[in-house]
Amino acid sequence: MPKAGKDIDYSLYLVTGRDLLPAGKTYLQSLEEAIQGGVTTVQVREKDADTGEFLEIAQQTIALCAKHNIPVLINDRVDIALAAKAAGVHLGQTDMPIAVARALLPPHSIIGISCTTSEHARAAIQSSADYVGLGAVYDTSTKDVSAPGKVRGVQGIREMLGVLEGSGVRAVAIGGVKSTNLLRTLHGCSSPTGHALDGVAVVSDIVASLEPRAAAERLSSTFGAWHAVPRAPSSFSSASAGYTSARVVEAAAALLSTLRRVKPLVHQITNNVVKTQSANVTLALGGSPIMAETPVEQAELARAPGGLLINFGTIGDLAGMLEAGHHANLNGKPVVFDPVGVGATAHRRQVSRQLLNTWQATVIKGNAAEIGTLAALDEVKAQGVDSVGGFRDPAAVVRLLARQERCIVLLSGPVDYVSDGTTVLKLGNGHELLGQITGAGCILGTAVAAFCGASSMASGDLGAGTLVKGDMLIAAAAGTLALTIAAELAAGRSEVRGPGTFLPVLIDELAALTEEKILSRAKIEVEA
Ligand code: 3NM
Ligand code: MG
Repeated sequence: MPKAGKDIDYSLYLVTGRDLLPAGKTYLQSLEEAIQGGVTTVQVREKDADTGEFLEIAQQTIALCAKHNIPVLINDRVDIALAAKAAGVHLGQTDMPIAVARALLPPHSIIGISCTTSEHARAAIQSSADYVGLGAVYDTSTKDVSAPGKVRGVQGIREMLGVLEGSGVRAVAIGGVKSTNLLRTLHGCSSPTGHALDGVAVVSDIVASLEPRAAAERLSSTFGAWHAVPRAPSSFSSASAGYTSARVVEAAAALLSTLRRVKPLVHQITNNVVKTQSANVTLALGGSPIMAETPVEQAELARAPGGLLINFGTIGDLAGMLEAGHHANLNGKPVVFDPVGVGATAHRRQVSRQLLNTWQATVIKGNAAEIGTLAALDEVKAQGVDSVGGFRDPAAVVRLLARQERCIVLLSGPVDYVSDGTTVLKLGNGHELLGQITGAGCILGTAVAAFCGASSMASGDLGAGTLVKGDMLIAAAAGTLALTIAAELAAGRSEVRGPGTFLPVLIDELAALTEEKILSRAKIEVEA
């Protein structure tokens, strides 16, 4: 018998969809193969069947699932659940109230409910739901999610999951979840403290497949691998190692030599103002630049090891940005996101949300205005693309956004702050001439992408369940130190008489940078 109550395994929750079966697959064949592939719970969802047909399907499903000890839940229909002796029901917001269903169903029945908002999640706790279905994560053609606000993105799921934390109510995410976005979905949906989904609910990625067993295996093994990796509020760093300023500087300096040895491909989708200088900075550091924006070439490019920079200073190629980040995630490549001027227009805010809901950024880099906008802080009002002032407590802000977006955050300014959500590094190098050339922030993003790419390439094979390999806190710090120390050295050269002569000499100094220069000049403080 399936286990009762909250003990069921939600990890790979199959929702049926007979209308999606490919030609040549029967419902029960497909279901059995999916179970063999690792499905742990089944929900029978029949939106068009008459009662008699629904009951028959439910009974056949339960008979098959009982052989494999898999619990079966019924969508919407408490009467069908009762008649077929299902393990429970899955209700929508406009279906029978949970308390009424609970009174009708046998004790220990499982009751789940679909939630689209944090209010729904709070109500689900109040009404003692056993679990919730949080969705839609992504757009999907399996169900009509076209109403505004229906697609919540990983950011919306994360918000609801935060509400559920500590309640004991279990959670699965639904809507467009596939093996190709599962790792990114699990990572991105986790709450700022690392509270994670209990599972994912899937229709088409399994049901529409000619090989449902293989499809379920892909999902199941990815879920298992992700869960096996220790999770903490800190992401993409080795926080457990314990950072000291000496260790960070040594590791950052060593990464410069690594970069020159492994020569990462630094793929950049960046704005028109800075393309040439970004490519030159990449070369000077020892990387190999490519500025490819067309959507169709992203899958192929993402297979070459290195790093990806997405800088949306001029958003002319959104489709390419979406594709590039998605494929970088699939291939374990670090993604550096530079949301240039994100506070300046509603369009930029909407696009940054869309990008961050599509792929997982490894590092988000911005000035005070940009970071403030992403962290939804009123403290800094964005005005155009120039940074305006700073924060009262910059360390708290970078830590907050790093936890929120579950990545490394780099806040550039007179002092640069880098955080993984736990540790904050304060980097004090730089020169005011950097503020007098255009695109200094953009080439900082380039430098960080180069070091992130180098770090991931030098860190061996990507483990299953891991989005990115390497210590990206160190890589972000290394990119920052390289650029700011080269700027100090360039500014001190006699031929530099202003911003015009500064830029080419800065590129010279990046090319001439050594581990020793980083070790001797780095100004860094660590706040654990
Ligand atoms: N409920 P697929 S989305 C049944 O948002 C269902 O509540 C959703 O199908 C919700 O895995 C959805 O093929 C369809 O995208 C999920
Ligand atoms: Mg319903």
